[in-house]
Amino acid sequence: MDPGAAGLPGSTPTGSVDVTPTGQTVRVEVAARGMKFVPDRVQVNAGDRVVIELTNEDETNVHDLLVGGVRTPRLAAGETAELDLGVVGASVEGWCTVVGHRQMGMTFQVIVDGQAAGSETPTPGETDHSGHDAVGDPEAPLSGVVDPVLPAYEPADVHRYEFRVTEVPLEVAPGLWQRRWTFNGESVGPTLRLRAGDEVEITLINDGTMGHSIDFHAGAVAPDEPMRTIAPGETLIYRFTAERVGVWMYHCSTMPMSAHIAAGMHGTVIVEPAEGLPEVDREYVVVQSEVFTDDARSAEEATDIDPAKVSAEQIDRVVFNGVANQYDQEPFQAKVGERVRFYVLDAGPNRASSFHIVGGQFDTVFREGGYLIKDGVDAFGTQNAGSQALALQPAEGGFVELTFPEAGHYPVVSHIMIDAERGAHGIVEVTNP
Ligand SMILES: [Cu+2]
Repeated sequence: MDPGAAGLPGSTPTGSVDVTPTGQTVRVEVAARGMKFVPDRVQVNAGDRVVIELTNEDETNVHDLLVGGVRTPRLAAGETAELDLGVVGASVEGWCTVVGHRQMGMTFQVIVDGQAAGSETPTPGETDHSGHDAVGDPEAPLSGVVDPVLPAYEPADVHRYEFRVTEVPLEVAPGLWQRRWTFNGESVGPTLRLRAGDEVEITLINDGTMGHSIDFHAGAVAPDEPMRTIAPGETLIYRFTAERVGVWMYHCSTMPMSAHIAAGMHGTVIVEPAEGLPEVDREYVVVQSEVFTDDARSAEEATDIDPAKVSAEQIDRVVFNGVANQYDQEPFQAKVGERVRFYVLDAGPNRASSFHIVGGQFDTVFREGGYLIKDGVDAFGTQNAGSQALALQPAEGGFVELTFPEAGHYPVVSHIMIDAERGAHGIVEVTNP
């Protein structure tokens, strides 16, 4: 739950305590710097009026301060706001309400008569979910399905793309919603298709309410400038050369990174050899990731990711392309005898994938930079070589190819079975030509 959203759980309204005013006003200047408030406490006497003057000295992120029911606006770099707590009768803990910042240490203590407030910081794993299991409604038709078809390669002198960060409510499983943090508005970022040697220029625009960033594994660069976090309203240019063949991850690298990735800020760059990969009949992209959510049943109820759930590994769903079970509702299509290639990336943030198609066998497997098997032959010339699963750790990618022997419905799963049950599951609908 976003502690700033409503109700302010766990905080003591400073005005509600019966106390005789001293007539003194304590003013304190506080800076938000890095992931800390400096200073991070003020000592006062019961009955003092407390006024905090908060300045955001953090160049890369917005911050605010919530104390005992009152909150500053979110401050951009260099901005200042005054927070008047009124007459204070008991100790109270405040924090920055930007998602994840409290967990990373942005707390502020108002200590009255030397008595510290009880810590209100939730312990990972003890977050109150009010008995909900984030089940959604498995029978409900999804409001939308992410197109898994890989578009054709388009040559260009420089491949230019705009990546706009937004924070929007999206369905993450049938009947289950979350405010997703996105690149370009979908629950998984856009797939880029490139060839070795291609020059790339990305314009990253932050249309969100907090700092965000991007890190492309497909190019080797010094992270300092291109991967820096930018504040809401800012833009940066990120250039790289796609030198090496593979299925590469990109993701937001703003802290807490686990939460930014799990909230939707990840995607794939496919780099083919300069001459292109061998042609096949159909190509699909499948990106696996974990979803952590509450039980929001509509766009209106959708809330931000809870970083405490992420760090406690309280996984609700494991998904392909950002939405649990979406390709059960709209299956991948293929015809008997066609050669089908699945590009697979494990975006994590934490779980591995064992990509498997029930009833199918892969005769071609490319994993992290090289072929394990190509057209049924391994590197030592073994004939009739086959594979049942593509094993990927987080941030690894590859592709598999297969043909389907007969018409039917072939489930696509992570063979880490609890993850298939959590939603890493779809269907290939194979028909006769
Ligand atoms: Cu981000």
